[in-house]
Amino acid sequence: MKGKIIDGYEFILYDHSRYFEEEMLKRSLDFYYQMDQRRSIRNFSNKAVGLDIIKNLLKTASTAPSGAHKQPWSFAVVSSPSLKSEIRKAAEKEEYESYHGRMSETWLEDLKPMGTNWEKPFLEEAPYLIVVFKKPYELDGEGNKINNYYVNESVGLASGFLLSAIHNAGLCALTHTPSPMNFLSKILNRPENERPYLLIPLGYPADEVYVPKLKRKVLKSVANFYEQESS
Ligand code: IYR
Repeated sequence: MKGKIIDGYEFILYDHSRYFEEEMLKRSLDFYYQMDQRRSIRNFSNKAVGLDIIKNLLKTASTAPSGAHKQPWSFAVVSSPSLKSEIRKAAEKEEYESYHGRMSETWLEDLKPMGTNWEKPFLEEAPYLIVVFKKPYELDGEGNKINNYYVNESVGLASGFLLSAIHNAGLCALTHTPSPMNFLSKILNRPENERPYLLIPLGYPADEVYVPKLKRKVLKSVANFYEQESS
């Protein structure tokens, strides 16, 4: 690996994969088609998934860019039936309250096409729950706080990488955010510098799964192009 010292720090030569324009066009389109197939799934099969696959998914998530390369995330991988059931109970308790008064009428109306409710059987059915934690700071050996940067952005990126990796592997997931979700810190016994960020059940989809018929926004309503004026 070719490297050099810059301002006293080690740098390595970046190894870039180059493609011809035509191939880039094909690769970008193929990847779009692949990602466009991804859907949030709420009905899982109880078919087991190998832990080695999960480990690879987490390694991929952990390649995400992060503020000052602090990687301010941690992942709890839960396959224990008793913990999953404890998590389901606690999540449903919160969700029941949310669906019966904490969420606004407009919010509930917006959710109707998704077919969600306070009941969360997928928290027990999915072979794995991955809880993504964000770490606003690190703790050194003496309990001093060491700051992290752009924590929400970094953990959001890692979660996006994770969801893409799950889909790429041929598995399904749900981006679930029971609210509030501090019960996860307690049940999983996480240290005080870890805050639950997302709860991601994953596995194979159940035999026949129906998902809401959604339309994605067309490019022109999500992107604006600022090009050089023609002279
Ligand atoms: N957390 C609740 C409600 C919910 C909210 C949104 I915004 C969604 O896109 C889906 C669900 C639940 O999980 O049911």
